[in-house]
Amino acid sequence: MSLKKASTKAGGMPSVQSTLKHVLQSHKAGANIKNLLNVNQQSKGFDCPGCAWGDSKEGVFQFCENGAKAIAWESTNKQIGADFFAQYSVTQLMKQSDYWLEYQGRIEEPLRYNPQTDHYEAIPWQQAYQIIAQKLNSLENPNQAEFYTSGRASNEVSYLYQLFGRLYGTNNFPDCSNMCHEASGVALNEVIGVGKGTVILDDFDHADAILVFGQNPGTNHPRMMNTLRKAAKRGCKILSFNNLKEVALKKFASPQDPIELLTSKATTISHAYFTPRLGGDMAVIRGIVKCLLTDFPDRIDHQFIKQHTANLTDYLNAVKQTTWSQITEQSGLAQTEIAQAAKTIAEAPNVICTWAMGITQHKHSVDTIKEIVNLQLLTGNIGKKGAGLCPVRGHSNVQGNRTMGINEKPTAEFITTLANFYNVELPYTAGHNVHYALKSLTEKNSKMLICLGGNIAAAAPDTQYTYQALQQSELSIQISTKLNRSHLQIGQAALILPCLGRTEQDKQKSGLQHITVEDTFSMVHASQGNTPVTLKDVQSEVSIIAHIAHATLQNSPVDWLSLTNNYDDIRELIAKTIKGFTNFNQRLNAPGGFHLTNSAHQLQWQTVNNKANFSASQLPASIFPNQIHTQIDKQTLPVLTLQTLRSHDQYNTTIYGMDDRYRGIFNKRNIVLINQKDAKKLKVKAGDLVSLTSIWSDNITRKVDGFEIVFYDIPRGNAAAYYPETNPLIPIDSFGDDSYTPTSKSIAIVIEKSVNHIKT
Ligand SMILES: Nc1nc2c(c(=O)[nH]1)N[C@H]1C(S)=C(S)[C@@H](COP(=O)(O)OP(=O)(O)OC[C@H]3O[C@@H](n4cnc5c(=O)[nH]c(N)nc54)[C@H](O)[C@@H]3O)O[C@H]1N2
Ligand SMILES: Nc1nc2c(c(=O)[nH]1)N[C@H]1C(S)=C(S)[C@@H](COP(=O)(O)OP(=O)(O)OC[C@H]3O[C@@H](n4cnc5c(=O)[nH]c(N)nc54)[C@H](O)[C@@H]3O)O[C@H]1N2
Ligand SMILES: [Mo]
Repeated sequence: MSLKKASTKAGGMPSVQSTLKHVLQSHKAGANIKNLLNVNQQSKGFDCPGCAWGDSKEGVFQFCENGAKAIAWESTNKQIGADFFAQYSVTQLMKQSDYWLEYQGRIEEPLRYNPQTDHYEAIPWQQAYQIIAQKLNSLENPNQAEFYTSGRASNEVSYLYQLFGRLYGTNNFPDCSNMCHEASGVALNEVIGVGKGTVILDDFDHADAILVFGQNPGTNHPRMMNTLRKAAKRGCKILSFNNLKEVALKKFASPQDPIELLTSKATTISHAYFTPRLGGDMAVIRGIVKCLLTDFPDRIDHQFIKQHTANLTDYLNAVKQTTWSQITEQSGLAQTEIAQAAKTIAEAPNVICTWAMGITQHKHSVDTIKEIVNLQLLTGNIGKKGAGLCPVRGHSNVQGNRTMGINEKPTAEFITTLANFYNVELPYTAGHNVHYALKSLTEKNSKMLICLGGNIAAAAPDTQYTYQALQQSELSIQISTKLNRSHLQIGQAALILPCLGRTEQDKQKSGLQHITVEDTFSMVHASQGNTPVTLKDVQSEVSIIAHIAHATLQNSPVDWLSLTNNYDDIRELIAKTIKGFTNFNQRLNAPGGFHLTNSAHQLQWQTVNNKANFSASQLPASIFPNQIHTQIDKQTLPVLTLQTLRSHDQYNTTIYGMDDRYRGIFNKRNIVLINQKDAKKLKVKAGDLVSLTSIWSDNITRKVDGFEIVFYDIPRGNAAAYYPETNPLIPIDSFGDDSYTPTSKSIAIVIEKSVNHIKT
């Protein structure tokens, strides 16, 4: 039996052991240890590719398991090229697991798919560039090309990529953010006039209460744990709102603290822990506001509201109309629990709200985030030290991508600045996000897909639909470090262009280059890889994009190839065309880089009415699936709501291992967490194998089979399973209002005992 006891604390010695295991396993122990020592060290080191959390400027080396895994995974000495692909056809590779595919190692040379043999074969770079240029120039309309980006891409390559796409003639920039924090950007832009968080790392040292909504930092943002631990130790009240009892949010032992490391001591993180139903957070916050208004009227910041906000009356009416029975039913929390949270907030002069995917991947995510803003506006908790809004970004430069213009809906101002500077005409009409890119490929309106990193095949919802969409493309180009599912979804033609990773030295004509990234706190800093490159024939991402642009665009206002000689020159262009980057190169010399000013933090509201706006949305009519029961094969089955989430041993679609240590799940990923009482009703036991079928309004069967039942402390009616194995269950048309983000945290499903699967 592989189910061991779940941990009661996170971090500590097991974390160090796991870090070491990963560092040693990649067979490049020396280089990895050197890399770990350099990570996030401002001038000489590179930015950790693990997540977008910011770095303390105390110079304390913050190693974390997440970073170690990412670094070790990238710097493996296993390499694959034409020989490997001669051995395996694409059809054979499709039968392998995601773990196996990436485990084969780094891709070492450019490859082209041969449809006659079903194998990838080596191709010279120049020929690959010519194929891409010819195809792009043969399309009837530039909007037939899709330019996907994953959030690890640097500012420099993102800037070149969007400039190239727009000079070519399209705003089709689907990106991973569409499946991630899109709702945060949409909501915040609308109500406070800036689509980013308003806090900096230092604010966490001054907060009196921190509300953590729908995120699992122990696994996904381990450096945030050090921040939370520090805050908890000085008496800041941390309130966790999570559908599951996540160990790290309860107790965390810092791997950096010798006492906590070597003894059984750990810091209690959460002052109070609430487990709302999936999608119940908007109701929770509405309840908190209701309590504040009645029980703590003095905590309402009338001065702030008067000076900075609009639409209070409508909002107060909406709150009044929301009944406690609606609130308790949707949230799954008792009124007393909500009152307890309200009391803590009322007693805290400075409050920060953080959130991640548990908030952003629902149908009503935009409204939920606006409700978080409502709470912060009502209590005057924006634009002062120790208070504010903090969407915790995922990929290490996903925020920077947007700043650089990876955005399918650019503002007119953004396009006009570019068009004027380069003295060209550029498209203003909105392009495709991930949802529309997949639809457009399906309908054969789009014919070409370029992916700057990532793994769209596995990351996108409705796997079967997504595969079919990708198979419609006439040419697919994947710029990648490692083999993944997206390389295997081929229409007529496909290219793999292998690139350098962030840990590696990027040598160009003028010498060693650095790139820049922006963290979740809008801090921009440099990152320089330091491992010598041992791969046979790879290029930097900047060089790949510049060469594609050079081959494609005639009479371009940009001398693409010369920009690859010295990335300072790219930064000069960014400085002249992107707001906030004046003297970009010079400002990078400051320790820790520089902060992009945030208008909302400065209490300036770049909204239509120049105010911060309360939003008077109603709670969703229901957060429950449309039906409570459904009929399948003449049986009546209860419908559950499923969330799809990350295990401890994965980075998005990259599976490092089969364990989920903090949740006590070992050596397996095809599992489903449910409440024991629901299991009884479903007549299943722990360890039984089941199928999960989603309920949606079309007649398509979306089903995964052979998933093992695991009992868990989870609200009744809710279930959880890992992404990407359960992506086949998310209907392509089940997405967030205004955000188009797949509803990865609320999928209506039924669970039945497996018929054909036997336990291995
Ligand atoms: N090691 C590692 N680090 C990562 C990543 C990774 O895959 N691995 N991915 C990176 C990326 S791109 C991102 S976006 C972030 C993701 O970071 P997270 O958002 O922490 O990722 P998830 O695993 O999706 O976890 C969602 C959390 O929200 C809770 N939750 C789900 N639904 C609800 C809800 O309706 N209400 C509440 N209150 N809670 C809910 C879940 O129980 C879970 O704890 O991490 C980044 N860092
Ligand atoms: N069901 C469900 N689906 C989800 C989510 C969920 O919670 N549930 N989360 C969503 C979220 S938050 C996100 S951000 C997306 C992630 O979507 P993506 O960003 O598209 O996916 P990743 O798995 O991060 O991409 C991994 C691949 O990136 C490539 N890669 C790694 N490093 C580099 C590099 O330095 N350069 C280049 N060019 N390539 C590199 C490797 O080839 C690797 O296979 O998935 C989304 N999908
Ligand atoms: Mo993400």
